[in-house]
Amino acid sequence: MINPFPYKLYLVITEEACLHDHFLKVAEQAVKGGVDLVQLREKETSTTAFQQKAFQLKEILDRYNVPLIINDNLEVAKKVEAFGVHVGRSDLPPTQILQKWKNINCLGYSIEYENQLYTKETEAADYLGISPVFKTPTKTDTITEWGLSGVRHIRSITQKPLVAIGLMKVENAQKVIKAGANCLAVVSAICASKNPAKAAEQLRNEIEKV
Ligand code: TZP
Ligand code: MG
Repeated sequence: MINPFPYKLYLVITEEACLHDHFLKVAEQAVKGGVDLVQLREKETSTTAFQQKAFQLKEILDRYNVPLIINDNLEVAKKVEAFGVHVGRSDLPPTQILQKWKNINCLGYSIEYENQLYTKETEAADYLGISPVFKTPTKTDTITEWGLSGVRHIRSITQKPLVAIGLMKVENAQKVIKAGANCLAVVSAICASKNPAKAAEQLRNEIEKV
């Protein structure tokens, strides 16, 4: 259990989203630019390949003291001694994750529709992902586009740290933080950038202005 939640800029990285450089280089540049939490999210790879990528990524992140979160796969997360896992409605529920990984540091849970907010699964999470704040081509199988009003709404009913995801960029960063998010999570704003360090730095600067 992580308390308080100190992270402000969260890179969600997938190898194929990294358009201009190897994903490990993108991650390192992003951290240099101001990313303070990283999630490895690989949907199409085998567990073996996922695990290998996770080990490689963790080795880099450890040098910068930046924690690694693993998307969906508890087995990989435990094997690489990650900081935690992030799950959604189709994954192993947070209460079961806690049973299987007693000393987990950080458990993230995506909130995709209103009723999820009032469940024991949400209660079990260390932070909630507001998923998505804005509709994004990076993930199309989404349910609710929360918008800024959704961020305000979720903020008004929970004290949990809120991570905003979905088309987060320099232009909307301040507004989303002002609406009540603690942290912004990004894929393409950094992974698709020709200069991931600069992209991260610009986002971080916007967040810090609030
Ligand atoms: N979950 C909700 S939206 C999303 C995920 C993983 C993708 C966000 O990608 P981008 O490119 O930052 O909009
Ligand atoms: Mg998932």
